[in-house]
Amino acid sequence: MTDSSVDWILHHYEESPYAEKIRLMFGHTGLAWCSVLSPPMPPRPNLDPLTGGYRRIPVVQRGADIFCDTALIALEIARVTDQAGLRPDAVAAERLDLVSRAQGDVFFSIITSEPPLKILGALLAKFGFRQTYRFFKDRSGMMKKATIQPPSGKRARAVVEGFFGELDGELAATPFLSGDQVGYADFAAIHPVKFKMDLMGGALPASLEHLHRWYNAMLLPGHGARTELPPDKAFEIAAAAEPRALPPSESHVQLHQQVRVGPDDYGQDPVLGELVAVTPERFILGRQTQAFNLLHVHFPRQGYALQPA
Ligand SMILES: N[C@@H](CCC(=O)N[C@@H](CS)C(=O)NCC(=O)O)C(=O)O
Repeated sequence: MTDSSVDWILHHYEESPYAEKIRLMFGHTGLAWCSVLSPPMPPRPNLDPLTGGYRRIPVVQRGADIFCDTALIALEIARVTDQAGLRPDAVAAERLDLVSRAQGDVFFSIITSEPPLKILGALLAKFGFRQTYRFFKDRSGMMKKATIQPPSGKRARAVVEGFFGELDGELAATPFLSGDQVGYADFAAIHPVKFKMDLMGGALPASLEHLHRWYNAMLLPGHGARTELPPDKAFEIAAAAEPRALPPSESHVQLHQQVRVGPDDYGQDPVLGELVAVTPERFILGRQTQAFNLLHVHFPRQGYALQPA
């Protein structure tokens, strides 16, 4: 990479809560970034050629290196900004369960806890009729194939209310979930809370004053310096760049073989490529493409399955 103004390209859509986790991380760290907007559901012709078919959002592109999943994107931000607290493995043992629920049951329950007609109204207002219909079809198809079964109805409401109350209790004793400084646990927990506010409007319960204080502090820096980039420009940048040097690899039975890597829970669509490096935290696939030459696609190991092609 030579042009630092396009060093960080976030492929996302505005309504994506997981993308919000990264947008806020950009705001807190002061990293300037470029935004390439994707449709809220596949097909994503502006992104699929880069990832090779990973279907989830967000994705970060740095030249010809493509980073899938917010855990891995956070690792990259932590490394470049020298803020170790942003690494997923910096989360304190007593916060691991909360972080994992925030990004699992709580995230899904934000939607499934609301009456379906209310959700329909919110989506229609944002997307219009055609897009809302396609969106429902897409997401129900995705969840049919998922290996997880999120709670719904009353159970989902209890999950959300319990989570908000738990956050308030924890934040009574500390400015941030990660201590005096904001850290990975805070970004993992804020995005479902903000998702609820964005989707349904309204305010946090007034009685949860510590949650209020933290929520405002988390949102205060905003998203930082964001510049819109047309998808074609992101393609040009990938084509002009070479992937960065690979890290030393562990030995792995599939190393230098064609493999498929994809999420093991939902949106499992795998990406095909040569396994070029395996580290304790990531798989890196080399994808030789006509449009961009060689791309390196990075995946976290946790939550992702690797299979021989
Ligand atoms: N573990 C993933 C989860 C990402 C995720 O679930 N993103 C949602 C959007 S917020 C998604 O991709 N939904 C399906 C889609 O947009 O096609 C991460 O941390 O990046």
